[in-house]
Amino acid sequence: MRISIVTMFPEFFASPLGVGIVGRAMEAGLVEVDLVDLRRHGLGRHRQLDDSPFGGGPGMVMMIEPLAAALDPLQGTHRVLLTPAGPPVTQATLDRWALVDALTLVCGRYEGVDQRVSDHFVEEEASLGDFVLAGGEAAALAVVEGVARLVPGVVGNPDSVESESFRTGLLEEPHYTRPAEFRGWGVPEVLLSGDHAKVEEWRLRMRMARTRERRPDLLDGGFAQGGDPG
Ligand code: JCQ
Repeated sequence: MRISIVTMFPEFFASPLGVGIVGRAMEAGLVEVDLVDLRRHGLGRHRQLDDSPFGGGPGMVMMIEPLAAALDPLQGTHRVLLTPAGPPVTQATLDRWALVDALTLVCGRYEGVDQRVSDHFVEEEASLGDFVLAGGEAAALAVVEGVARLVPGVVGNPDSVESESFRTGLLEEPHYTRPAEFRGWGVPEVLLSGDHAKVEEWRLRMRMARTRERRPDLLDGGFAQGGDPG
């Protein structure tokens, strides 16, 4: 899979792409990341990328020309603009993106991006959550990692991808490992009992209790809960 990232800050990605699961996936040739430096397409002697908004108001807007120049050669890839104004990314969204041969992530900055970029140069917008970052770079990195681990061969044991929280529709139960007691803090007795059926029953009860308490929206089961309209 090839992932192109359109960004004003290609240096942002150097060290995170070199380590962990993503680093290994890239070394193995399973994932290729291509950093597209927006500045190369900036206008004029100052390589300008942004301008003040029509209609007035604070802040700056990313101009269409540099983004069009960066995105024209990426036609035919699945292009995503990362913005807090987009529909939420869920595990289902990452499942869908992991199936494409070529994914493009566009990192927005400033107050926003000229609407015509969204209208004519990307297939969809997407948000990582209801918060505002300085730019889409950290969001793009999160998407690269979330998608890379779904590419066949990247994660050693595919069962770990199958069993994880957002596929069962429940949050994960608490986990424990040695020592069985630390500073007087023990672990739930059932986990030491050797009774596998009881352990599984306990895990399911904990997943349901946690989900009810922390993420009741996941249990409502209605539209937009873990869904992905794309
Ligand atoms: C992404 N959740 C938050 C900030 C404008 C395209 O316009 C903008 C992009 C950003 C950066 O992305 C985020 C974000 N998912 O803040 C403002």
